[in-house]
Amino acid sequence: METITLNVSGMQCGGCASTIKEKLEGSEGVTTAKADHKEGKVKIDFDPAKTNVEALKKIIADAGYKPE
Ligand SMILES: [Cu+2]
Repeated sequence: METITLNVSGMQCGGCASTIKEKLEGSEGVTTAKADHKEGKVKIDFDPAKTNVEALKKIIADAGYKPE
């Protein structure tokens, strides 16, 4: 299991954070995701055998936010 913290811009409220959390946790290989719209950070626990950082960033981007 690996953990990364991504800087994500575009989250305006707790609803945005919830959207990102749900999309990530609904994807293959993600155990837990915590999004904080005030800090603009998303912390993700994932299985590197099943997913990778690029795939996680794409999920966030597809949800309408900007991972850095
Ligand atoms: Cu929002």
